[in-house]
Amino acid sequence: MKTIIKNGTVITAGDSILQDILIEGGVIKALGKNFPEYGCNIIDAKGKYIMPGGIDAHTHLDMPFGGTVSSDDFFTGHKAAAFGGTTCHIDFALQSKGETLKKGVQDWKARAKDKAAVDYSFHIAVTDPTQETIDEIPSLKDEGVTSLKVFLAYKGVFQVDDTAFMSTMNKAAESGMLTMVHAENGDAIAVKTKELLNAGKTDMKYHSVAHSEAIEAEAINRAVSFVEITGAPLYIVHIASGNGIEAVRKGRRKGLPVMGETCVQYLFITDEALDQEGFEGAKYICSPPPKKEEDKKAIWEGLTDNTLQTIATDHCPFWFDGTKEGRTPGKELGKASWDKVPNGVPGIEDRFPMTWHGAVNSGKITPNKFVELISTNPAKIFGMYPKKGTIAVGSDADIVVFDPNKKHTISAETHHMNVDYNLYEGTTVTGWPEKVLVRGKLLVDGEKWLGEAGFGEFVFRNTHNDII
Ligand code: DUC
Ligand code: ZN
Ligand code: ZN
Repeated sequence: MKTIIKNGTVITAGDSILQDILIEGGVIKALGKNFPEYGCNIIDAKGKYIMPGGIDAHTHLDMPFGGTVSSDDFFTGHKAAAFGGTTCHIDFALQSKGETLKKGVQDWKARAKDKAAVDYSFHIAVTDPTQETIDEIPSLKDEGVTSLKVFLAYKGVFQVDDTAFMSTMNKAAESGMLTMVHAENGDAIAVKTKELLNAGKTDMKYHSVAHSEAIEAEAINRAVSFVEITGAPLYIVHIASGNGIEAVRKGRRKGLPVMGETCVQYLFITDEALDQEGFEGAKYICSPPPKKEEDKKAIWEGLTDNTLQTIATDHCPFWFDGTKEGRTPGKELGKASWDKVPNGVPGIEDRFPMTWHGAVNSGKITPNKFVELISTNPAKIFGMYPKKGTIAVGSDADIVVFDPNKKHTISAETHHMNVDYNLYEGTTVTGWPEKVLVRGKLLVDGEKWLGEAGFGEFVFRNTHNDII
């Protein structure tokens, strides 16, 4: 069956053109005008913007973490993603201690396979960096996995030392793979945590003190130096600190192959959200936590001057009240103290419309730059372009028909994420994904869900070579 999307303005990272799209066999067959319509599904997109589906390069669905498991699985998370205009994401498979990286990837593929409703891929998190693990890195390309993550935080759980960080970077670079890093200094966090708890400081706001700007910026500066030392490319995830962004900027100005991601929550939320009466602040506990107004300003600058290349979510939702029937334990695990709150926030459904609202409607970035940050750059950096991340002949027909005038008030009452709160509760955005297609199949039509578990496909990724 062929589909024609007509009369809309097609917005890519490069252009905005009033043209029609012919879709056949799940891919874009032609772009132009006056396609014969006989026997085709017609979507009339007059007055609408047609954009490539969002790609969220950083999510944690169904992830065991913080003594529980994130509350969205690969079906609920995918349904929510689609309603929010995201048609593909890259999640993190975790290596278990004593196991191979390949086993981690295969375990996560099994978690996703029958539930997936949109397309997905995996990075692998290296948590047990023995020599065998390092030697195994190049073979992951056979699994379609071309990016690895190391954590400089979560001491005693995921954290790796500088030797392992450098060995991973070197080995990955040898075979055209990309290392990603969670850059916060885990030793400093451990020392600060002990000090705070010894002083009886258990309120939610102390999470921000234990994960301070300096602790994040130190690790980012170190990471950028490691790029200089090794020459290996590096992608720094979820950057929230102004001094961290400055380090990336300086590195890029020297020509180093370092890239930076921020997340939607850091564009709108500051540490004040953690400093609220009672337990409310737990909703915003994630690592790194949102920082000060000046850091938020620095992030916006980093997006506009190309210091940062992508906006992801780090979507890792936990129930605010996980004691209710049918729920997994959630934020309430940390009622007695901030250090027991599972780290993570929801966002996979909100990223596309919130960023449009905050960035494009305010005039901070153009619609084309929006597409670049939300879809095209993640596809390029992670070896999925031009199959994903653009609207071009031969690309997958992953498409958002976006109504730039539709107003929508974000709320946990109406969102599709499997979590009982929304970071942006009550925010009315202008501009909303009206129809969402993945490989030509209409998954979302207004408020109607037409998707199904098992439709989503694993994306076997190429190695990247672009340093954006
Ligand atoms: N940070 C979070 O807040 N949650 C998941 C993992 C991470 O690094
Ligand atoms: Zn992280
Ligand atoms: Zn993460």
